[in-house]
Amino acid sequence: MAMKEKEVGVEDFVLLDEVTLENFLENIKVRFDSRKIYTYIGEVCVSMNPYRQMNIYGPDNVNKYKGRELFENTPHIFAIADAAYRAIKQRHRDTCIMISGESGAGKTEASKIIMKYIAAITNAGGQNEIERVKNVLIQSNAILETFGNAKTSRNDNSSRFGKYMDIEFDYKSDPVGGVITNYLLEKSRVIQQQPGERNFHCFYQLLRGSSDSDLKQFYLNRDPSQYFYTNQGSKETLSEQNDYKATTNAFKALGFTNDEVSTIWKIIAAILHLGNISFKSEEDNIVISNQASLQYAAKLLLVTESDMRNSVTQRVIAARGDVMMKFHDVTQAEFGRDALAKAIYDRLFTWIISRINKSIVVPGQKRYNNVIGVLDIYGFEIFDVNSFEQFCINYCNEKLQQLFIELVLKQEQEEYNREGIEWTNIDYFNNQIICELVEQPHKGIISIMDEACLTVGKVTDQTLLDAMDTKLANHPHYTSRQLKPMDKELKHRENFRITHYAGDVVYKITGFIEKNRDTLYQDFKRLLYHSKDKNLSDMWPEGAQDIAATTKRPLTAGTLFQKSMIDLVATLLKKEPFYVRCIKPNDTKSPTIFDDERVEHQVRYLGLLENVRVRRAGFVHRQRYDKFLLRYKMISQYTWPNFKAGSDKDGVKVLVKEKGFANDVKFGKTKIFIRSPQTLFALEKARNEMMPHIVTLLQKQVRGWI
Ligand code: AD9
Ligand code: MG
Repeated sequence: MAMKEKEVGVEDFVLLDEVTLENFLENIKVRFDSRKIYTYIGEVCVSMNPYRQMNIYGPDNVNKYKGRELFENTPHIFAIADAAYRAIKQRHRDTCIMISGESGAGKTEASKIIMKYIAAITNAGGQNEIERVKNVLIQSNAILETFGNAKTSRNDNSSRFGKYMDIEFDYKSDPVGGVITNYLLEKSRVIQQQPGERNFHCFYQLLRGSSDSDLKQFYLNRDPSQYFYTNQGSKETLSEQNDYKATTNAFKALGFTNDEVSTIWKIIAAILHLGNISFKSEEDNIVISNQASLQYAAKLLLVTESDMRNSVTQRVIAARGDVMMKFHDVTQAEFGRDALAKAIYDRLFTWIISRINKSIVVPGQKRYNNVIGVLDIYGFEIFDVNSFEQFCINYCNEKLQQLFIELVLKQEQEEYNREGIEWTNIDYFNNQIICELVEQPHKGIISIMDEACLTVGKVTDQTLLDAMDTKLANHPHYTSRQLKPMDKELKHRENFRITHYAGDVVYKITGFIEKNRDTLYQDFKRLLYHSKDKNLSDMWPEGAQDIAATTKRPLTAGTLFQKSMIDLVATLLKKEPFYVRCIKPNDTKSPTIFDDERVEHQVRYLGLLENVRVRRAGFVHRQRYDKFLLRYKMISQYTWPNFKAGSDKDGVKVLVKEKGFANDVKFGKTKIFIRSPQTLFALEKARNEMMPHIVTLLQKQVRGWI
């Protein structure tokens, strides 16, 4: 075994003298102060954002953790990645690593560290094709972050989409492919940013990083303040010039053609121009005030200027077989323009991901044996103003917390009860009630929203809120301004509050209906389908539909999101889970400040203390008696070659007693429960030592020597 570093605090919260919130916080603080950012709770890795570069991810550390059990080295996220990898290699189990924590806590960084570790320990044979896959997996992050991340008030590089990535392994456990699934992109950011926040990184990368000649081709000026979609929020510059180069390299590594890359940047440029189109009404007509912006957008999207003009100023109405044109008023035109910008961006993002997925797969290699899924999804967030997007993001976090409770807290305790193991139940807050508040049929918020969106006639956000108030008045996790007029937090009539597992969030109902409906005039779909840019046209197949054809009402954004969450949970449930629980030490991105209150809050809502209690009272390993005996019977003279004096359970008892582990195990009805990993390790070691003798013995037997 490698020499361990000196321990600071305890490396596993399970080892605390007494499990109290105070001790927990003290331990995490001591470790943060001496730059130990990882601590375990059994096999769960608690990760503290260091807000500084840590020199702990190099090749030396890769070697140190490779193929090792968790308890052999100091805590590290590498050890979790290795455990997941060993699960597929040794036990052929699909696994997933769920990374959770609030915005800015370090989830995306953790997911990248895990991917790099897996890349570093695989492909010992140095096969070119596998090297390519590994490179694609890693480089894909640069592209995803360019188009899916943005500066928010919580995080300069905040993921504005959810990402689940399956890494696929062949029979030698080398990566041979992968599939990325993305969840709801916060597309409203394309057209609007809150003070101090920015649009998606790609806009600034294009403006600040591309060459003069490219900019000219895109009819752009370098200055983001010239464009409405990039001048509303923060003026801060991040590292756009380098990032633009990294994005360009990543496109190359993934085999994007020049044509494809050109389409992507042209679309980004066109969106900037779209944002600068404004309208005014003249007599009964609507006119575009800045023709140049419209012309540039049309040129970049390869559509005709007149088609572009028509689709932003009027729309086709098909009624009883008749097709008519109707001019927009200024508000409708502005709404249409913004909806177009958002929709083009959203489609582009989905298209980029499907394009990446195509390039990850090894040609001709369809079969894979196992997968490791890595889940990095937007963290729980509270802003000054919280809208439909925060509602979805926070609902998603509720679902993941629910999964954690199911798998770590609930099932564990249920099994102890079933097996008749003595056990005092540990209380924890089950957030199922909040999941139901959102997703219950007929009574949940998503259903109430859908009902409002389907209602014919005038429905406003306020009528939606009224409906919610009526149906949810008695729900303990819901309240609103109308229900509680004296509540100081609920300042406006448009406010409602959900008491999430991670804290109270006040939402503003304004925009919920429209964002849930997510309408885009058919005219735009036709416009884009008829683009001469083949890639762009491919993104809009539904534009081929006949003008008069009636379309089925598409599912709402809320329902689609709920469905995608249910699918995600089903996928995760099929796999052996590993957890990384990320915590941020403060809200100011400081590497030295430990904000007790903020950390305490996160420790509480992540349920970490309950996790320690269940774990501490619990067992790391359990196995059916027959299986246990089959595996270890050779290490005891009483059970080898067969135990004849009673049941399998009796045999296991005799073996455990002889080897001196009796104090570390409990005997359930059908299974043995082992408390500490050291015992398991000792059993395995003894078995490994016996194996050569057993093999020789068996050979002799076969040859009739004994
Ligand atoms: V969000 O929900 O997408 O808004 P994340 O993903 O949880 O959030 P992220 O991984 O982006 O947070 O981390 C935020 C910042 O913290 C990074 O940009 C780094 O500056 C910093 N960070 C996080 N983890 C590490 C680390 N292991 N080492 C160094 C880190 N810095
Ligand atoms: Mg992130």
